[in-house]
Amino acid sequence: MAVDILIGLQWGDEGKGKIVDVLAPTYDIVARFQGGPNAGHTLEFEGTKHVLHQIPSGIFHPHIQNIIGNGVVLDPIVFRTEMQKLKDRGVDAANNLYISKKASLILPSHKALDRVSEEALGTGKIGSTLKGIGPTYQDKIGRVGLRVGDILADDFQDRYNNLVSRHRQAVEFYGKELELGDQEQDFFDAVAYLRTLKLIDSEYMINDAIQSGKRILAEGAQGALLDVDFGTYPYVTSSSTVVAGACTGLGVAPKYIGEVYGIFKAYCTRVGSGPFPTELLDEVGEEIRQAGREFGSTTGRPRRCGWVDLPSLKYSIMLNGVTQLNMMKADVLTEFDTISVCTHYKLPSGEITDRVPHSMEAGELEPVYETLPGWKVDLNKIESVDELPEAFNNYLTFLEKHLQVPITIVSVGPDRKSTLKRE
Ligand code: 2SA
Ligand code: MG
Repeated sequence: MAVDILIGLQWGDEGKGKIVDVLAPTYDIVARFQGGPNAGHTLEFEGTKHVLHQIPSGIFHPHIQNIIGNGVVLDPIVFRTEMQKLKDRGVDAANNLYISKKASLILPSHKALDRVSEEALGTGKIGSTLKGIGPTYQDKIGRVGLRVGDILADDFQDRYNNLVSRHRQAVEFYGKELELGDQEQDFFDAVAYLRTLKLIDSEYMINDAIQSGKRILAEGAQGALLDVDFGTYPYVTSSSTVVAGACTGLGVAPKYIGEVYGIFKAYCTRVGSGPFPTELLDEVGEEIRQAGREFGSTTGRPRRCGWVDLPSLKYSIMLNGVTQLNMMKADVLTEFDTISVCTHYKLPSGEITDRVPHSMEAGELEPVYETLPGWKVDLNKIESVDELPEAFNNYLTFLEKHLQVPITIVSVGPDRKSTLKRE
């Protein structure tokens, strides 16, 4: 098997960037297959923190080829800034970065549309990152979007103008006017920069790599519960965040899929609107937010926090065929005397279930908890699995018993080094 996939099992921000960084040295290629600048993948090593949005997390390893796949929506302006930030830190990403000609382009007018559509929804807003994700995927599925390969065409400017005039009408539909200001110039400058990079038919690059026995890691963004089909619709992102999205987002046949790493936090967070059964609106939630520094890495928004939710984790594991679990941010729960775990939901009929119902809205289900003793030991100081406290090992065993998949990696701090392997 040649392509391993790494997926977030909750609502994003599980710590995928860190795990890609840890696993990367054993891979030849790291590829992004969906999402775009809405993602924020945080990596920490040698005392510095790096946040990546569109560039794959293998970029810090010069021997790894990084691919932005066809399923991604790419904002050239954000991309250029991201490349510059890497350069400022001594990483010349242009050498080992490849971009699919079939990736979709985010235009400034997509971002304007994202904003007016969110404003129009008022209190029912999705809580999008306002990066233009929804409108760009709408255009892709609506077969009117622009793709990276289009920037090589002589009539790119005309194609751009056509699409923007559609967007102008759409913005007017919301009773607003489309004002792009300097952004258009920025966009064309960034597009000119993009033209100088390695724009390729990435499906061939990946399949050639598979045939020659190279190892490929597909890096998911957001999480399974934000998937456009299986997430808490309509409070989802506009892409397929599950494993199947890696097949369409890269051009990989299912028979080549190998390991599926499911990343989850020792607790749970969500940013943006939508149902969150185990959300803690009290001081416990606030304590988790502060201890876990739970603020959006793209927008800075405070994340909603709560206990781990096993029915939804089981659902994500099922949809993705997860073969290994990685538990992140275990160190954040140090101060708690007891840890609660939602094992089932109680439905309005009184039925107790471990399946995710059609609606996860409050009132449609109530979490059923089991309480376990906390470990009260700073896990961040621990360097090997043999030193893990008994109460913490019991927590892991409890989760594994319910989830039926081994937890092979436990992360006890943001740094690359704070990673314990359990084989
Ligand atoms: P969008 O912008 O159309 O994809 O938003 C739709 C929903 O998807 C959620 N979403 C996310 N949730 C968690 N993390 C994400 N990435 C950033 C991060 C978010 C940030 O890593 O912290 O900085 O705020 C992400 N991207 C999209 C979003 O909140 C909406 O609920
Ligand atoms: Mg994130």
